Amino acid sequence: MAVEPVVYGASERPPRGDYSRAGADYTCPQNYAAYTAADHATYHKLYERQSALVPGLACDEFLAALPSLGAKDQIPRFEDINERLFKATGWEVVAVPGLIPEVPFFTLLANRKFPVTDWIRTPAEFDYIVEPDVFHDLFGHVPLLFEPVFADHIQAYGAGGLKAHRLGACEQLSRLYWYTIEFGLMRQKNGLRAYGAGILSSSGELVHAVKSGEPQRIALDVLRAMRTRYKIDSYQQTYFVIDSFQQLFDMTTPDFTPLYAQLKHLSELPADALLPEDKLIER
Ligand code: HBI
Ligand code: FE
Repeated sequence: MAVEPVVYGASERPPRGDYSRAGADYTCPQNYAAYTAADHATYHKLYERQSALVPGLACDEFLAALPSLGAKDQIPRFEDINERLFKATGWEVVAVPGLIPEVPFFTLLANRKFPVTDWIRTPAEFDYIVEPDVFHDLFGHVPLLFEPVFADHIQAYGAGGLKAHRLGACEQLSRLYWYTIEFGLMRQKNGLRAYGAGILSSSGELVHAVKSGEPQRIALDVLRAMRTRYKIDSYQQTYFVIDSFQQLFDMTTPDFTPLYAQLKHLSELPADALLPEDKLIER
């Protein structure tokens, strides 16, 4: 069944994947034979560069789980990762042709299936790609699915997303997603560390988010994050900080329906806003 792909954010460009391969749930088999030697080389180069950068910048849980991705010198087979992942937290990685609509996306997460785009960027896009490719999803998102509390948070996020869709609150929830799962920071015993996939999979933003004096860093407040607009094609001007995955899980377990009602009476905030009640976190 041909499915209508979603266009992510404001980009008018049609997504790149071949959606005719996808089923009704938007998943497809990982097209392993389609990978060229150049694709495997791109993955290997991205993995080498990023894995050399993460010590001292990525959170401890990410560093502990990264080896579970397996292959470094070629694009891993998703079923190999799933051997280990399913035993660890009951999650599995499923291939998708690229970005998929919100309801299928949330439905997969709610069923502990993480959608991973199965194509990889071209060498020309080595340093930056707008849409998530297999490196962003595998290196950025999958290691923390081996961490039980975070894995439960992602499933709860999926279930919450289906509710937000029914309430017309997906834009607000996607801001929380953006400022935590994609670009979140955590205060750990040795200092600030990244846990957001968009930071962990980016060579430039990983150092910027954790070390730069430019951005502001604010203790995570769910309502504040849901009010705050974000940019999809530049470094973040604001990062939100948690103290642990348990704290993130506890902050996002309650029903968000009252928050969505409150948000109707609160103005949206630009990405660089700073409010008097914001708790600034120093590097
Ligand atoms: N689709 N494959 C894929 N991966 C994502 O991260 C993704 C998506 N569709 C929608 C989406 N993310 C965001 O809009 C979420 O906030 C729902
Ligand atoms: Fe992502």
